[in-house]
Amino acid sequence: MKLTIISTLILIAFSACTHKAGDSDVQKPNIVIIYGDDVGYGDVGAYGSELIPTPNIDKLAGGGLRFTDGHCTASTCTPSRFSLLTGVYGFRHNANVLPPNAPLLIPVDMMTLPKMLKKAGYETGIIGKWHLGIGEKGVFTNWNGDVKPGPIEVGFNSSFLLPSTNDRVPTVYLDGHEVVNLDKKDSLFVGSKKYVRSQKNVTQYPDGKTNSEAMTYYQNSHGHNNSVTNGIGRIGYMAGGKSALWNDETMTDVFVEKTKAYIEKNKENPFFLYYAAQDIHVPRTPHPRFQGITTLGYRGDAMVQFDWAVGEIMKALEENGVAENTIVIFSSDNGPVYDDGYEDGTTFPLSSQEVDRGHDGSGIYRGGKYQIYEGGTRVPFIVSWPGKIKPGVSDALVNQIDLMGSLASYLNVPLNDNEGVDSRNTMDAFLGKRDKGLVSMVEEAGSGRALRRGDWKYIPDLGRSYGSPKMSKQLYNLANDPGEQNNAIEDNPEIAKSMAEELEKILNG
Ligand code: NG6
Ligand code: CA
Repeated sequence: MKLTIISTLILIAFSACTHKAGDSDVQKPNIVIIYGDDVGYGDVGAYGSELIPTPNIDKLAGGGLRFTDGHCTASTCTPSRFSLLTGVYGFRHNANVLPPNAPLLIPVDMMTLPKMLKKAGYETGIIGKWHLGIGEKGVFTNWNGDVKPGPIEVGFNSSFLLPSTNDRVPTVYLDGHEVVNLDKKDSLFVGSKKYVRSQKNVTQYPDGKTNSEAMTYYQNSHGHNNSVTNGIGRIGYMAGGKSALWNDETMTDVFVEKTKAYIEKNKENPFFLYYAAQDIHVPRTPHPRFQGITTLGYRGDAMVQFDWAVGEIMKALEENGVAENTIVIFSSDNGPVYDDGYEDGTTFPLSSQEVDRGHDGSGIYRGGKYQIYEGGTRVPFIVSWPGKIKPGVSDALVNQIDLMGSLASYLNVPLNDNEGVDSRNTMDAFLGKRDKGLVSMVEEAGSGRALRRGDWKYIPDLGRSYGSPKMSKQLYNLANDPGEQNNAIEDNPEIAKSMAEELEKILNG
């Protein structure tokens, strides 16, 4: 009996010590964020997808906590990524989908998730899609020298990037500050058509508008007809850098190889890895070994490829002996979209086509990418930490924007009042210790913003948004109307009024 009391006391003392501020013994799990691109709630088996097999993500969900009401901040990429990495809503910094030659959006003096983790002693790395701009404001970035500022300047120790998106130039990888495999005799230029075309003695790529026959991989369905590289029309203009062009079909393999090397190299440190997949954003170009696996064309096949990558990352964590002490967070930057600019066999537009060949990428939720409805931001959200998080399902309302505040609090890294201003501490919800999450939060879609408060969703008057008609005020009770079909505003004017006021306060806060 006495022994048990003593050992219990020792245990309490020990666990207190492992969770204490600034203590060198503080337990620092590795943190891996696996971020999909345009992966919808219903694109994952564990979330109900029947036509896309995702055994590896399902296994992760089975061994961790699967959130049913987990969100990115916006229904497009740049603002969601901005919020994930800064803990600040995108609308506070005019974060909208960035063009190919955009300068760095995150101010270099701003607190970020990787900077915060560095303070806690973490090694920090990003592999994959960036889409938060690179270079100084007001000048064309020099892609032939040190390409910066970018992820390194905002807190990552190492970075291997798809700099913008896979449908935007430049179609080259960036390793740290350097373009990979660049031949200095064929310098790389990115910018306006005039600027790029005026460069002499460098490779000029076909213009999709006047050379549609050059688009041999896919024809464009809308946009995507500027520079054509690898038979695919892209957004934006580039010249030169021919030796540096990536191969679209091996991109996932390349990112996975880099990830394996990163984990192996950093297995002795606490590390943070932000793995930002290009899958399943357009142009969908799964490796030939994945082509034709699903009945949904390359969109479904790209999802199978992404699932394979998740399996490889999990394997690498195990093989390096760090799986037990690694928090893996799986999510996406916005909801699903089918035809997003290329003739890849998917349907268009999403606003009127919820289903593509029997598959609903947003599950029971309405809409998807670009939209203010739940399908825009309610995405797969899985948190796994073997031995620490009890496997299960959580209906807590959680948001990626809160990872920074939650992890800072868990690791006892103090944040100043002006840092991560929108990031709350919901760590207990992420760890499954609490089944309640946020009381309220904003959902963003382009210039539109809605408010979630519990099961209520309030959407103010919005201008016409991509593919959707101009909308007037709406209120939905998701508890009995998860598909946002019955506008309940007339019967609940008080709720709408108080939510409108709260939304205004946050927007102006
Ligand atoms: C849109 C593109 C779309 C995609 C999106 C950004 C056209 C017609 N559409 O402007 O294809 O690139 O921007 O996607 O060009 S995101 O996931 O990075 O936000
Ligand atoms: Ca996206």
